[in-house]
Amino acid sequence: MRVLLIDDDLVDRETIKRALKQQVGTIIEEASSAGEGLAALTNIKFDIVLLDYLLPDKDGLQVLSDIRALKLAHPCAVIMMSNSEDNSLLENALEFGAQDFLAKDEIGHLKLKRSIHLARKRFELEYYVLKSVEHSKRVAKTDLLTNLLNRSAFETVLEKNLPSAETDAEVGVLLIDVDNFKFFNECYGHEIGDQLLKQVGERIRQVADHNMHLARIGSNEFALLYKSAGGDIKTRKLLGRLLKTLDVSFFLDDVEINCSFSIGSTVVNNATSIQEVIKQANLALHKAKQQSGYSVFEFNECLSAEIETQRQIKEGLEYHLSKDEFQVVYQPIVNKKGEVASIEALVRWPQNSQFGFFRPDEFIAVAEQNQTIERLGEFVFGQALETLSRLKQQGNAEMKVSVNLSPVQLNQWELCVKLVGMCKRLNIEPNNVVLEITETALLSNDFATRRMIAELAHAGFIVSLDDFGTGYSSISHLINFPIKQVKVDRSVVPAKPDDSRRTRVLSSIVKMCQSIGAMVVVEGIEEAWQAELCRDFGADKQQGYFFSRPVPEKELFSVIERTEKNALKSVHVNAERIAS
Ligand code: G
Ligand code: G
Ligand code: MN
Repeated sequence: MRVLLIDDDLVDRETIKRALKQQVGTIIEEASSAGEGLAALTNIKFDIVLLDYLLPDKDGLQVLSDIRALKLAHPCAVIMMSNSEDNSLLENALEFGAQDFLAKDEIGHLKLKRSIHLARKRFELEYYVLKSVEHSKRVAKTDLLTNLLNRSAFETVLEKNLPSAETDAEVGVLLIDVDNFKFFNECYGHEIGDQLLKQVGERIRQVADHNMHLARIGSNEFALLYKSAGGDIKTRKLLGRLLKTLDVSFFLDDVEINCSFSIGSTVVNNATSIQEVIKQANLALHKAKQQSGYSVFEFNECLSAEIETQRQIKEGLEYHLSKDEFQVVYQPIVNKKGEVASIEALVRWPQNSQFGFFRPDEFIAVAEQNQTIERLGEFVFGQALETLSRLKQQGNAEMKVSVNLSPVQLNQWELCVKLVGMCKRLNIEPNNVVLEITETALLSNDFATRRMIAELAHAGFIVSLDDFGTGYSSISHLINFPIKQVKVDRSVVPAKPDDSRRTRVLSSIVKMCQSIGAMVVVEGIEEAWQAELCRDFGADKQQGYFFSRPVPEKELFSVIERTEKNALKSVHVNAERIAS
């Protein structure tokens, strides 16, 4: 046992030394002032300090505080000694971190031995409690899997680092999300999933410098906080380094994983709240996630408005679907004779909706993201069948209806069964129903989509390829899928009579499609000469504002009547032209 005796009184020191020496194996160091004592403590490891209350250079309580402030690697117990027996001294000594108090006149061998023993035990206990409190504080701040900060600790550092009104500091936050993490977790097991997260955290940590704060704030989401002086440049550089390190395979127990990441970024330079910063970064991340593969999105003010629009669309979709309030309008498709051969059902956002007004391409895109397209598509299909059924009852026996199907709907395994069931209920043969599918639906060329298109064709539905001439216009799609009809997109229709390139392309597409036995519908016919041109090319059907805009069901009857009158008239005009 090594003892440090700090006392300026030589006689007292001798007495105490005598008492101590009766304990075998005790090594005693002496100091006659606070300064000497503190110096000894920093150099040598002691088991106990015997400290006189009254020292020439410092008051004993102050020395106690100084000893604790040294934060020694091997802290030790302290027994305070005094000539006074004042009880308040005892209280104070304990308060300031001593483990016991002895009146000098009672110091004898046994008493001292007992006091030292007790003080050391007490000190061990206190030290243990202190350490476990520190440990739990650290644990409360740490993400145990990755050893990075956790969400609440991240919020605390963010709060501390927010730019204030007085400084012109900029703070950047990156949110980094592992794409398809759920898939890896389920596919390879949680053990591998955990390892992946650890490695991702480690790689981001290597990119971050010691001024940055890195946290795991969600199961597969990391947040990085950095000071962003120098505008965009620092962010760009940081992103560049991040993408470079993350875009390398991860090896986990012989499993090689290549994953992509979505990153949302924001930089703030004015006083704002942590909630606002996190919201901005989250909006940017949300946007990045909507793009496939690696993607980075930086927050800008327009984003809030855009996300707000999407939120309103989502709410409106739920609300109006639950009340069957979406509207369906119909646009006639006329045959070579100018008669209405079929109608295309087109969905419209309800008028006077409390959520605002949205175009179909806007709300269909949102419905496709959150799967409500399945319900919306079913609603439109049901309405279209009912309308067709009524038209048939009014004498339009040959009439067909076209319904647009989203690629998302084609992935629904029960789609065909559902559509066939609805047709049965309304007593409509599937061959009176055209299903318009865009080419993007065929691009993935996955087994489920192929099987679904084959199943729909087999059930008797007429599969029509929509928007042909935009995007891919792949001939292999025409050959490999059971496509009975092709709708040539309006972008191929010449806008002026002297547009010879479009005229030739249109004529060729019509011939090519017909040569494989598909019906050709030309869309976007707005003027009489365009209608005539298509007729000359032998297009089977036409559709466009020239014949009619999309109209509600109640206007259909008169539109059909008028179209057919016009058709008769043009037959007369043609006959006269030929006769003259
Ligand atoms: O008129 P219009 O603006 O309706 O159409 C815009 C786009 O929305 C077109 O590409 C059209 O095919 C699509 N669309 C219109 N109605 C529906 C529908 O009921 N389902 C799907 N999937 N797409 C539709
Ligand atoms: O992609 P799809 O074929 O389903 O698109 C139908 C869309 O085409 C609807 O938005 C409809 O309003 C629009 N449309 C129909 N006829 C015309 C037309 O003559 N000119 C233009 N510009 N758009 C049309
Ligand atoms: Mn269409």
